[in-house]
Amino acid sequence: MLGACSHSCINVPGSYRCTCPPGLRLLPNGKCTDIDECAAKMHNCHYDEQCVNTVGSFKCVRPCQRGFKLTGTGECVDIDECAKMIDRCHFTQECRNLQGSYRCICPPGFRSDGPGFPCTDINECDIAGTCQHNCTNLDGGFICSCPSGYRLNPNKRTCDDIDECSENGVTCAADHTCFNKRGSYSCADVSCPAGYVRDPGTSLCLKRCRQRSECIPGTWYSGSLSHKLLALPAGVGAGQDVVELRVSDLTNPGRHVQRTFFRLAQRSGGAPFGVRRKNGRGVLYTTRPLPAGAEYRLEIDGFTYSQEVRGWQETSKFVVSVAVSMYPY
Ligand SMILES: [Ca+2]
Ligand SMILES: [Ca+2]
Ligand SMILES: [Ca+2]
Repeated sequence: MLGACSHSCINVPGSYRCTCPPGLRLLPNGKCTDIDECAAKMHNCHYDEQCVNTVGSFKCVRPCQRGFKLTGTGECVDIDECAKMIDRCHFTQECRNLQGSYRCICPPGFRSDGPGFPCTDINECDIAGTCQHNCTNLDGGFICSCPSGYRLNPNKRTCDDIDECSENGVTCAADHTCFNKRGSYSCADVSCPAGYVRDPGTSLCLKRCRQRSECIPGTWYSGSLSHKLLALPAGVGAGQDVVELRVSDLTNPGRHVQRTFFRLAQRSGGAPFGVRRKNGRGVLYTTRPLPAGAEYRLEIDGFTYSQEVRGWQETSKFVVSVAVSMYPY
C-alpha cells in the first residue's frame, strides 16, 4: 500500500514517509510533482542551448533556426506564419507558407515587390515580343491586337491573315480571280491575252498557233501562259527565292519539261527580281529587299527547245502578281 504517497512509501515506526524519484519533488500532501529545472535554473545547459523541461528531468537542445519553433518534445517545427497571421503580406498579396519562412504571392499579371508592398501590374508591353503587332497594357494583363485584314491567332499574341477569298466568299468579275494578300485581297486579272484561249482542264491560257509549223505536234497551240499570285510578308531580303516556275508538258499532263530557259520579259517599276534556272526549272528571286506594301506584276518567258525538231521552241509565259504586306507576317 502506498497510502497517501503518489510514488513510494517508506514505513517508519508509528508512521510512514513518502518519497519521490529523482527529478520529482514531494508536496506536503504526499504527492510527487515534477521539478521544472529550466525555470528553476537548475539545468546545466550550454549557453547556446535551450533548456526543455521534461517530467522528471530536462533536456538541452540546440535552439531552432529562424522560422522554426521548438515543440514541447524538443523538436523544431515550421512556424506557419500565414495561419498564425504573423506574416507581413499586403492585403493584395496572398501568403504562402514555406518550411522555415513564407512568401507573399501576387495574382497572375502582377509583380510582388516583397512582403508588405502592394502588388504592382506587370507591363507586358515593355517586354519585347509580347505581341506581334500592337500591345495594350491592362491592370493584371494585356491585350494584343492586329492590323486590319488580320485576326488574332488563338495564341492571343500573333496575327493571322484573314483569307477573304475563302472566308468571305468574294466573287470577282469574269477573267478575274480572288487574290488573297497578307492583310488584304483583290480581284486579280487572270484573263488570257489576245491570241490565247483558256484550257478548261488546266485553266492555262493556250496560245493558238498561227501556222501549223508553230504548233506543238498533234495540237493546235504553240505555248501557254499561266498566272501566279504571290502574297509575301514584308521583310523579304535580297537573294531570296520566292517562286518556282515549272513548264508543264502540254502533251503529257502531269509531267514537267526540263529543257527550258527563262527570261524576265517585263518588269513593272524596276521590280527587284531576277530569274534563274535551277534543276531545269525557273526560280524567281529577289535582287534587292522588297519594300513593305509594294506590288509587282512580272512577266517571265520560258523557252523550251525541242530535242526532236531542230530550231523549234515552245514559249511558256508566266504572269506573276506579287503583293508584299505592310507587315512582316
Ligand atoms: Ca513557415
Ligand atoms: Ca499588365
Ligand atoms: Ca488576306
